[in-house]
Amino acid sequence: MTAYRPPKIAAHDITPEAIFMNRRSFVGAAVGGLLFASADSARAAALEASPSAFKVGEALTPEKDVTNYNNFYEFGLGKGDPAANSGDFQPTPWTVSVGGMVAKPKEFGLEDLLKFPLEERIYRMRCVEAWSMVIPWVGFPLASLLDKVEPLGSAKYVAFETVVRPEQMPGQSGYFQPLPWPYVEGLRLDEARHPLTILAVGLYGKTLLNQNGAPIRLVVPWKYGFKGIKSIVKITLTDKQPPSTWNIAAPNEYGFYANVNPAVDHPRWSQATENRIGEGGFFGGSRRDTLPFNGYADEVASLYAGMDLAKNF
Ligand SMILES: Nc1nc2c(c(=O)[nH]1)N[C@H]1C(S)=C(S)[C@@H](COP(=O)(O)O)O[C@H]1N2
Ligand SMILES: [Mo]
Repeated sequence: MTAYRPPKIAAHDITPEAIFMNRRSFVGAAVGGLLFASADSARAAALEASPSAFKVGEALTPEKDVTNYNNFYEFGLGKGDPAANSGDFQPTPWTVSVGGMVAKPKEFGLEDLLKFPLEERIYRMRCVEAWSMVIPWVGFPLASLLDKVEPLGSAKYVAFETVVRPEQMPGQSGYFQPLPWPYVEGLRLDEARHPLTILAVGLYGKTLLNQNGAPIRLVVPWKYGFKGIKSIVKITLTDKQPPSTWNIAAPNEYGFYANVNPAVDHPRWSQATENRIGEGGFFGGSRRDTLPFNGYADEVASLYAGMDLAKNF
């Protein structure tokens, strides 16, 4: 991955969480032809009542950073490229086919997916490049979707695929192709079923913008950001460990598990600390210690009991 390039953001650009929580209205307005059912009060009450791991008590990263400082190589390698180059991408209509080792394979239209009760989740996001954000997602547990297709007892993993559309994704059509397409990712079935794992359809109370993985992307907050595959069209239950794009590209640098771990450095940089985007400071961010499992150890460490985390990185 490319070297870290800090954005220029002043401290006054930070949106305090309190302001966001007060002014947020889950717009029922069409954005890119998409609709959220607008049930603000119900969603706010659910967040209030939800476990603390679902609502990190740290300042939110300003919306303009979350939507303008991105990794989405299908639209280019620079952090500003996805926002600049994704205007022609059509996130509707959309279908996600879910199959493989399941009793009831099904094609879900986006309309079907938006019928899952949507929840807000305020999660830390830690990129393997050593920058981080705090993002208020809107989505639903991946487990809810898996329940609908009834995974067979033989299924052990879940594989994901991003759409391939060179005509709408400039990063897929140039002479230089940085990655093999489609972008693919995978989780163990127990990781996929974990309550923290969600499919996101929005952030900051709004429909997901193209640069963030419209219309639907994965969010696994205790893993490095590259596991959060965007613009998903296919989900397959399998008994074999699925391929992962960055693991294929550089297996010594990016593991299948990719659990955030300050004790295991990337071969080319330290993972002990991270730059929180949008917090001002000399480099446009503030340096803080990276937490094991990105701060979600209480929730997920037991998934890896007995595993050598340095080997299974
Ligand atoms: N299809 C696809 N998904 C992807 C990527 C990508 O290049 N292509 N980049 C990943 C990386 S490295 C990160 S850090 C996150 C960034 O998500 P964000 O831009 O919404 O913050 O998306 C991940 N999902
Ligand atoms: Mo990343």
